[in-house]
Amino acid sequence: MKLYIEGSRSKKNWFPTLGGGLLGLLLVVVMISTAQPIVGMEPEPVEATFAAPVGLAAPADPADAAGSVTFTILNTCAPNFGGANFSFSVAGTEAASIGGGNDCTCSPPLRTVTTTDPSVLALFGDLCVDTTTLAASVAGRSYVAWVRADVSSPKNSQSVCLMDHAVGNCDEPDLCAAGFAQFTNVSLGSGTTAPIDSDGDGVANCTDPDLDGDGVLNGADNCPATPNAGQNDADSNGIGDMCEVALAAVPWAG
Ligand SMILES: [Ca+2]
Ligand SMILES: [Ca+2]
Ligand SMILES: [Ca+2]
Ligand SMILES: [Ca+2]
Repeated sequence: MKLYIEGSRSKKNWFPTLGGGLLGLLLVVVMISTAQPIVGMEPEPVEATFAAPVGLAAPADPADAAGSVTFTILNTCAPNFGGANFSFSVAGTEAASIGGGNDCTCSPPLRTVTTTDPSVLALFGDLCVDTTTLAASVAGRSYVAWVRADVSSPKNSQSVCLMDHAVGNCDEPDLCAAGFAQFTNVSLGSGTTAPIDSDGDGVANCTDPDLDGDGVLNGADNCPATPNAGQNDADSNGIGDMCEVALAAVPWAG
């Protein structure tokens, strides 16, 4: 609309006479009347219908970008109640869905759905610093024990427990042992990704110069992920005793 008006002003300069002015005015009227149908689609309201930009910057380190997100649900007896469909969202955006199963057993298979849709993955931003809310809901009815989301990236894979009926950790594979309840057409729960901070000092692992908070910086620490301020290394092989103990505990390591 504004563009037409400005255009008409420039047109007026081309008609210095009264006749030219009237012709210019007629031209304006014609252009405005021509523009009328478009006025109904004014740019402002059209733009307002689009979702606001997420506002997340691309990860500083590509290894902190989400490569996939997998939703896992432990449920059963869905079709027996008329069918059920589980929907999962990332930052309020529909990301994936999966149907329920008719197992009616304590040991149904874990049902999973994975998405690598770039537009969904972008919603996670930089897993090193950003937080993103994920949610799950069920349409229909089913018994559900828990729902989990696993966000994968080379450096910052995160597991988010969206709902666990028995206040567990969304990892008990036996439905009866996990505890369950009946859910119908309802939000199951939500959770938020959070930068991993192993030592809880408020500095995410990806930028923490001392991952285990033992006072010895990562590059010099003979056990970078295990607090061992003393740096004891009995056999002087460069691996701290604390880490040697961990290795010895691995069966195939002897
Ligand atoms: Ca830390
Ligand atoms: Ca350290
Ligand atoms: Ca250490
Ligand atoms: Ca050693």
